[in-house]
Amino acid sequence: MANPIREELRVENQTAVLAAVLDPSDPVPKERALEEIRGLVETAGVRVVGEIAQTRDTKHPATAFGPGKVEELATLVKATDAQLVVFDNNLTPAQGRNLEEALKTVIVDRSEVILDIFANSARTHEAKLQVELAQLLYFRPRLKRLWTHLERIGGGIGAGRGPGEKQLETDRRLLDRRVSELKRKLGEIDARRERLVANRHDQMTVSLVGYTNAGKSTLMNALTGADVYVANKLFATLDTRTRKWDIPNLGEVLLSDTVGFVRNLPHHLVASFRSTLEEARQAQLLLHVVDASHPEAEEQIDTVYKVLDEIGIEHENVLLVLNKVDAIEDRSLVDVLRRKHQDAIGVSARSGEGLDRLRNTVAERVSGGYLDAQIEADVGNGRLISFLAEHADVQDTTYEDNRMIMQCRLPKRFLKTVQDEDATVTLRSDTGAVLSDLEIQPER
Ligand SMILES: Nc1nc2c(ncn2[C@@H]2O[C@H](COP(=O)(O)OP(=O)(O)OP(=O)(O)O)[C@@H](O)[C@H]2O)c(=O)[nH]1
Ligand SMILES: [Mg+2]
Repeated sequence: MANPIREELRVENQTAVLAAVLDPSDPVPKERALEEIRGLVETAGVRVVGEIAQTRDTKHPATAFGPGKVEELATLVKATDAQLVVFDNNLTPAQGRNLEEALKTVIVDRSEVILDIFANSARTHEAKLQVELAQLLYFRPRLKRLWTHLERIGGGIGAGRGPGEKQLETDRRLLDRRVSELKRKLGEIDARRERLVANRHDQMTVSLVGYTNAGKSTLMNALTGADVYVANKLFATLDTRTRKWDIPNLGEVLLSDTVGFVRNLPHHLVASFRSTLEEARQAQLLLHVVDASHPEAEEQIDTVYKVLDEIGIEHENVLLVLNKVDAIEDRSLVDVLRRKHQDAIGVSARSGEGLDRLRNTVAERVSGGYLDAQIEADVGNGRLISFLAEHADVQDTTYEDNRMIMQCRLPKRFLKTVQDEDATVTLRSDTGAVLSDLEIQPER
């Protein structure tokens, strides 16, 4: 289905007034509260011509702002001749509709701006399908409201009458059909991706996660020599790229870079990007990249953990990477970050500072998933020999009668498989001492 709604609602090349209902408990100072939405709106190609905010415990159920503030907003819209009002909050369909009626201008909420940026940046087939699905699900309960846009934009087609329930019905049906089709296609891609990622079980994987614009792609490039797209804009990366990363003293790991997070990501978008984040879900280690030069670095760290929770990605094994140390003006802010996150590593993906330490720390963290073991088995056990050749680092083999004794480094998760192959496994500690026999008896 061609989607006329989306085309009509493109927020590009327009002027906007920014509006926000601020939560009194929000730690971000009021003067900076609209900075992020301004960045988002400008990324979407819209020029900001005015700002207005109201601090209140809860949004007014009908119009988000209270009645007096709505009046003030109306005056501002008139004075600036803005074509849009962009709210930094998510609005209910009814709030959007009421505000449009009161202000006679197009109202866009935070979700819609983010969806629009995603739609503009989506490059891969999968990202495009995901964004389209998220947009349709977002727009469905707002169809009626959208029709009022179309009338205005179209110069009065059916003016005063509204589209009629019948037209809305047809549109909903078409929309639902497209939604099912998108879900089916994405389901297929999902299954393929899961198989692919699952097949990598013998590879060490590390994933970059973090707030948008933190420098994940720049770090990926600096570490692997890849040429992933980097830009000083929000959501430069929407899909997942995976590259080989050679770490001295460890070997090769797969490093993946993916979509960045932001506060209040639209719910439908989070759902759509579950699959894009499959690599992060399966990774042995997450590198959480933070823009340490950003005044809201701490809030951004919290947001990232919240989104990871929402998507169901465990974050037990995380290494916090404080990036952009070259750009830090206020040292005291970084000191606070460092005190709070003592294991964090300071780097500059741009200048290369701290990258050696990062490599070493990753090597330590990832190899934690390995065991040094002595494996004893029958020399005729061909299956075991080829399994170890593929999955383990066999350092030495000796023979006694018809037994072979191998010294190996083996990913922990293969211990059970090896034991099931009729082998006796003796674990060695780091110093080479043999650990207690109790731990090492193969299960029979
Ligand atoms: N000063 C400085 N700037 C950096 C550093 N790392 C990245 N940047 C800049 O920060 C901006 C964002 O970098 P990206 O690598 O695209 O960030 P990202 O985290 O991949 O962003 P998204 O893909 O949008 O989520 C770019 O302008 C980079 O040049 C750094 O260490 N120091
Ligand atoms: Mg990126």
